[in-house]
Amino acid sequence: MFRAKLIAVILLATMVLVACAPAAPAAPAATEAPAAKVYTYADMTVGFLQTGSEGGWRAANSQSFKETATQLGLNLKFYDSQNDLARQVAGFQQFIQDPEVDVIVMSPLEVTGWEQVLKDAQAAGKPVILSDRRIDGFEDLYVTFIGADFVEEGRKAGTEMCKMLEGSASKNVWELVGNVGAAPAIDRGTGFRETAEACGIKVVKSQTANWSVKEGKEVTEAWLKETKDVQGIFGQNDEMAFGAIEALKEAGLVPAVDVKLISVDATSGAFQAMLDGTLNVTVECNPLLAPQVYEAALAALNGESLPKWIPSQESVFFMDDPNLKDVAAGRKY
Ligand code: GYE
Repeated sequence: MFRAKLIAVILLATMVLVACAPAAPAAPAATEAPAAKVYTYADMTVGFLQTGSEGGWRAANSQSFKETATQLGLNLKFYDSQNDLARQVAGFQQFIQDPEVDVIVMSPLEVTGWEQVLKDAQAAGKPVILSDRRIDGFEDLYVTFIGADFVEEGRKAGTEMCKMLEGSASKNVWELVGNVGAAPAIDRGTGFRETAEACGIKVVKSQTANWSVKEGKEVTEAWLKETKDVQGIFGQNDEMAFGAIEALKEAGLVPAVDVKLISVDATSGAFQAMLDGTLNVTVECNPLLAPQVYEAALAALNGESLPKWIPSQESVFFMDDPNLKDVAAGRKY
């Protein structure tokens, strides 16, 4: 009996002690990672490495970046590389070091030379977006490329040149090329040959004219001194084609009649040349890329994943389009 009472007392005492014992300090709550900052345009700074200012397309492209930044209220640091690769790489390094810059956007002058700065940007936690022009490789070191299918632009130009030279006894074509090493210069040439050579066109002369009217004229003049046996000229951009038009006129040839002319970009100058009857076709390359680029920059900053390539939409325009005047009037660049 005594034993049972003793056990009961011990049990009771234990229960009292347990009830009264201060609660064990709650295990410290797992330190919740502070919620990731959600960026808005207002608190985003973009460092943009532009190629330079080599013509109508580039002017429209730069304006698109500056105007859209103002409209969205984001901070834009605009760097003019003056068409100098070393200067563009230096600007890239500057933006990596710049604590204000959140995202780096680049229109690469050439397809190679970017490995080290891309790795440095990644190490610095700064997303990189390619605008307008692609580079070779290193896809894991940039978020996305927003721009045209330059090979397809070249194919379109080749297809149209085939149509215009159909039935022509000889199909000798001269090509005015963009700056050496640039993606549009390489790819437009590839695409053009793919479709043009399929109809028997021979690209008998091809040389860089650095996207400029002046060099487009000089190169064409030099070729015309050698021979006038040319049936078509492919200007990889509008400006170089404008130079060729001047050279043909001064050589007594009728542009768009004696020699068919195709350019790429479809800037307002190209529409004027078509309305003047001196340019047959222009293949569009859309320079108004800023809205898509800034949208991608913000998404990247907020950790969203994006497709590696976001192609821009483009058309082809013709001198003999009956509605050309209205089409030209409706153009933004
Ligand atoms: O065609 C040319 C400019 O990168 C697509 O660069 C751009 C090209 C454009 O100089 O006019």
